[in-house]
Amino acid sequence: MPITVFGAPLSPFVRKVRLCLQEKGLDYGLEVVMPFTPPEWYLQLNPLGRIPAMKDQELCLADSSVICQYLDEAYDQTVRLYGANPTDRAQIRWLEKYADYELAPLTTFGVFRNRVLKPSSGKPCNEETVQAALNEKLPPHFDYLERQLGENAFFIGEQLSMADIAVACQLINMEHGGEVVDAGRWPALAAHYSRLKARASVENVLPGEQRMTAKLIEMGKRPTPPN
Ligand SMILES: N[C@@H](CCC(=O)N[C@@H](CS)C(=O)NCC(=O)O)C(=O)O
Repeated sequence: MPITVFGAPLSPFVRKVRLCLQEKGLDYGLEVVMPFTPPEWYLQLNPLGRIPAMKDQELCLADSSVICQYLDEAYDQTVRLYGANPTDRAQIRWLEKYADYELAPLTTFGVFRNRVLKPSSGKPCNEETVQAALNEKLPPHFDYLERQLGENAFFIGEQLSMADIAVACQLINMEHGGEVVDAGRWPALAAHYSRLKARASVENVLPGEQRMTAKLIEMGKRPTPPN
């Protein structure tokens, strides 16, 4: 039985798991579960109600990092995405955590949520929050990531890791929200993002996501019906 991922494609954390599976060449099915209003049965998989969750045979797991680390260890004959030694492994986990906990509040819950999700459900975009994220809060993070990359193609070691995937997943939500990394100011990070977007795994998920995002943006343009 193939692995099942539960969640919605526009979540960066669901995308992280899907890209991990695709880079590892593992077969999986996506069962759509929307966040914030998950069905009752989903709480059996993740009592917190957050997406993603994953089922592999009898095993149910929640949290994208926990899931990806499990996949890397359980399917160790496939390409490894958490490094080959303790130093690389620790640095990869650090950057993954950095993307999930420092970038996500700004790129996904700041830019994407305000520009795309809120208007689509009839709520106004808080452009002040978006501008503060773009102009004040994200630049120091981008400076840090630029330094971490240096001249390298990947954040850690000579090959793709979950650090690369996690950072790109956040930048994809930012781009869905209409913003990209300024290549003049952060050339290494912008080039890294372009490289990640050119991978088959990302090319496989992106068109569907772009269609969904365009639909949500259209929904957000509908006039709100009078009371
Ligand atoms: N650390 C978790 C974060 C998951 C998360 O926050 N997912 C969001 C969607 S992008 C969610 O389900 N939010 C609904 C909620 O917080 O109730 C992971 O990596 O899986």
